[in-house]
Amino acid sequence: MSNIGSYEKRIRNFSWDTAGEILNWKEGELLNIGDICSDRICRMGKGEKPALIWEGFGDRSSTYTFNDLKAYSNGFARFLTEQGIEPGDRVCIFMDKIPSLYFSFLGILKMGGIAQPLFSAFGDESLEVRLAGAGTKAILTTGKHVRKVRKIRDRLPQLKKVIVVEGNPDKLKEGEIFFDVEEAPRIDEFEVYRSGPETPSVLHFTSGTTGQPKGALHVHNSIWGQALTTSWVLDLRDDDVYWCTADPGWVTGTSYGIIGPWSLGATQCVLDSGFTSNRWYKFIQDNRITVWYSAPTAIRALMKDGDEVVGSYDLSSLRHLASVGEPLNPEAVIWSGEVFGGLRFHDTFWQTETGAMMISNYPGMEIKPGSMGKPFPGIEAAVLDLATHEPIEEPGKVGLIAFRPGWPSMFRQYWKKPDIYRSKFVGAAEDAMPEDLRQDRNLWYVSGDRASIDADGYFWFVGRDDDVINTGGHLVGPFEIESALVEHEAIAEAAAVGKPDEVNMEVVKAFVTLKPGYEPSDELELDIMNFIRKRLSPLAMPQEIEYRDKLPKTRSGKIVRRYLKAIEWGEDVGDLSTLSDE
Ligand code: 6R9
Repeated sequence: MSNIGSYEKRIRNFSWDTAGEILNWKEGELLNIGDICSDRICRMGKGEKPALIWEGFGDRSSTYTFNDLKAYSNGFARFLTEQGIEPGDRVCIFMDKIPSLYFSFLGILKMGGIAQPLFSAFGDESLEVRLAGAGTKAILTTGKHVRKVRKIRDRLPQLKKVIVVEGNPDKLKEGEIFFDVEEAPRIDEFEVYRSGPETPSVLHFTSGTTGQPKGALHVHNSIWGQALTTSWVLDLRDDDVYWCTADPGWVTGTSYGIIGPWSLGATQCVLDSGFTSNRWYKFIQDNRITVWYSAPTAIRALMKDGDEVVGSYDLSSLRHLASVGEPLNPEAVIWSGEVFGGLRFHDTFWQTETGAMMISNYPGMEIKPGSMGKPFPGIEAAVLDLATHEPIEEPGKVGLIAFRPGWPSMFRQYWKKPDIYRSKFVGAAEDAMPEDLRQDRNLWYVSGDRASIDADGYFWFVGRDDDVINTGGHLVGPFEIESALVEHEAIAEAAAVGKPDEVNMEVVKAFVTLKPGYEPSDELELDIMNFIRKRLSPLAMPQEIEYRDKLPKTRSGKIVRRYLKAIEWGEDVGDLSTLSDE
């Protein structure tokens, strides 16, 4: 029997209080994610249970118990407090998936700070935009990545502390501090910050169509949603060994790679080394992994490498598979059933903003390959008519995915951008404040994705309603890429769109016009690609650059990405009457 049991029954009797029961949390108790995920598990007598089984490049590996998790997160909490970091301060975590990433995440929450994890492959410009945007006070990084911080530090007056947690202390520059938590004295007791449900916890930056990325702010109460979905969708139990392949630089890596599983006291594995099929299968085999949460791009890459590779490993420990981040194609669902002993990937749909799974396939419920499944109990979901924004009753008709506000893990604001937050809610009053919007059951939060609902209530993803590029499950904002492109000396104007890709679903393609005196060449193309890779990230790097004499524009001079994208996807380019003839 699965944790969820009957989906229909859960819907009928739903209350978020069930999350409190699962967490064994009593009214009036401290509500702090850092405490719930480590100290509380120890208080329950599970201190000696492995919390983190970690493997890195080469043969590096280590195992940490919940007692270790408690002590090392305390270590970070104490250290940050001593450094003058105060509750509410944003503390960035900028490192690979090393153990200190996990310890510091909980440590920041324990001292009342707001954890701001950023993907370690980000270049200095991606980093700068997000640190400046959040007014980040401290950054935790490693010898490997500190160079990028050095490049931008002068331009970030609010960034008071640069703390290096791994590497060679002799190589630090002036104004940088070294702190290796495993070498420092073990801190078994730390007085955890008395946070409440609405105390800010995590700030994740996410990309939109226009403007720079926005910080989606979450609160400690999010754990309600993360714990319950981890139990009912991922079906995690006490004896499971769980692997979430996501990097905590993205929301899946924190909601389901830290908070969800550890709130339930589960053992989880982390693999900090590049992707190869052999390495991944070996990791599952060696650690006897039972529950695996991954992404379509990875599944397609495994599929491409063939069934023979799968057959050379003992993967019999697996019992439940789930996926998130991009459309999971039916072939991948069917393939997984064939090669993993009848186990099919269960698609789940959610966003940085929703904080937890919203639409999913549940253990025991029939999977329709290609469908994202049904709304989580307690979540009211609909698709809204593209023009009227009224819920669509007709099965199969495409509209905007929308949710009634008020679920626990919902983002509470876009950092310092109340207008953009408001714009995500249909029916919001012009002067509505974020705290009114997030619990007004007369409104709809609109996700920015399109889908249809079939006669059985299953949701079918259609595509995004905007120009955001989803490459390998990672969102990249076209505006951010275009802004960086026009900083290149040769480029006059630029447009970035997603183009279809067999494995990554989409990759970035750039259309550019050159400044006088520059000629298109392979060399220039390579130079532009590297320019973006270094400044932004390998994800944002265009895989193709097309030189144009001019870019399509509206009469008011705005570049029309929609037109370029339609051409890439072989779609109807639509109404061109608003384009300029210039
Ligand atoms: C958790 C996460 C959110 C966007 C979302 C949508 C796409 C996520 C999906 C999916 C199709 C699924 N997306 N899950 N598309 N099927 N099962 O990925 O958060 O990085 O904010 O991305 O990803 O477009 O709006 P985030």
